[in-house]
Amino acid sequence: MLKTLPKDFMFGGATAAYQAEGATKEGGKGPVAWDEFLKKQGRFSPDPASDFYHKFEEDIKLCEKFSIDSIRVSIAWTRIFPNGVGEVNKEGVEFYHRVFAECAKRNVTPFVTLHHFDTPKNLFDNGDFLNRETIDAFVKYAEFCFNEFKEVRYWSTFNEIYPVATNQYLLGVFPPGIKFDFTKIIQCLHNMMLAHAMTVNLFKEGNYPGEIGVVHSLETKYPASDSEEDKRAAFLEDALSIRFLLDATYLGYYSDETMEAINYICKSNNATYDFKDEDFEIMKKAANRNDYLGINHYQCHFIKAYDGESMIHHNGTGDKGSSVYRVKGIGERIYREDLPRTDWDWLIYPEGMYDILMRIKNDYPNYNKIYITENGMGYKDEFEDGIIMDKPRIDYVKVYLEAISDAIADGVNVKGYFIWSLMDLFSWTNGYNKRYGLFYVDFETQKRYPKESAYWYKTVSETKTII
Ligand code: BGP
Repeated sequence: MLKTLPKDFMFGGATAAYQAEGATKEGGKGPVAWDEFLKKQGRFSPDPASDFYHKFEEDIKLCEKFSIDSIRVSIAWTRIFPNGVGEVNKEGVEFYHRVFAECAKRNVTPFVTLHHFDTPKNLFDNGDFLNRETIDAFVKYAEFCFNEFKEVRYWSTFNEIYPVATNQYLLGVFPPGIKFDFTKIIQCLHNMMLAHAMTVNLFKEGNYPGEIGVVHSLETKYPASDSEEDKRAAFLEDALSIRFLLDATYLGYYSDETMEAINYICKSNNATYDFKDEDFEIMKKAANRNDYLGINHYQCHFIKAYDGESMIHHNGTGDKGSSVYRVKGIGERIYREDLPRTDWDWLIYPEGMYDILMRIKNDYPNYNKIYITENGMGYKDEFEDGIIMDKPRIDYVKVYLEAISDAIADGVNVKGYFIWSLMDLFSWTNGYNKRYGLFYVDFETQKRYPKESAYWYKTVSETKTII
């Protein structure tokens, strides 16, 4: 029998400002670290990306046409405050009002993220979230948005705190390109969770209308074997990437088990951290105030014990089999040759989605409700005279939606799903050959073409039946 989803289940498409808008030097926008980082790398440019800055009306109209009832967008902080703080850029403010007005006109609900990897350059250069001044600047920016964009009902503070910390300070594939620095990783995780908590408290104490949550990347970890060593390795990787953030979000402190793992990882990597007592007072206050949790989930990892030096190769090209991930004090990610994976070595294993959902229900019962804010398949789509048959993407989304349907049947309160991505976008470390969209973008002409998956998604959204 075909699996179904609840009648009020939302079907959305996800985007992010820097990956969709282009126009990085237009409309009074201030700089972000990525501008310079990408220029130096010389691999690809963030302009014009999908030119959402000029084409948002067309994209939102496509949502309506294809029964996509919600869209995830992020506000580019530097369109509002070009320097991160201080003077407001009216043109940027107007741009987002126009985007939200178009959403209202087309009956598409916007889910708005305040920070999707794009801290203003000057704050970034002063340490990004390692510097507590950035926390204060972020909260002020959030407050401005809450007061200004009264038409928004769904707010997320951050997109993917764990990938921010690790891509910036472990893999070094995001600016500032630092590798294996666990002091920075752990402090960044903590400080961003503190900024989240401060923002949630402000939102609730200010009685703003609507809902607020955070979007976490939660990639389920499994031991590579039943050995005690592999189980320990999986536990350590889980503690850093999942438990640490969920404890911060829903307990407002880190449990003893979580801290045992963090201390072990720190010891192995000569790292230290600085958590202040008053941080936990703020975090505890926020812990029961999250209206929802956004989960980004694409893949899971099987972890084997590893006690050598750290060694990572990030597959940012789609050369299948090129990923290497071995981290001192944690473990090694292995391929399971019996499981399918994408050209970027992302394991397709929908049980990972089911398991993470059940775990949240069991371990953090105050989660309220969940939206899957990102899931989808990076694929080298083939374009033939305007026809894009992306069957592998349909197969991927189908099994993940089925896992969500199973979790709902088993009592998890999941209210919606956003495919990553609405249209093809710019990918931070992969550029333009890793496509995710329901709509193909010819980046030369900026013309949109619905893929086979867009038609399939439309039927699923309308019938709530996973065909
Ligand atoms: C998430 C990010 C997105 C998006 C997506 C796909 O981590 O929130 O911004 O990029 O992953 O990742 P990638 O583009 O690296 O394939």
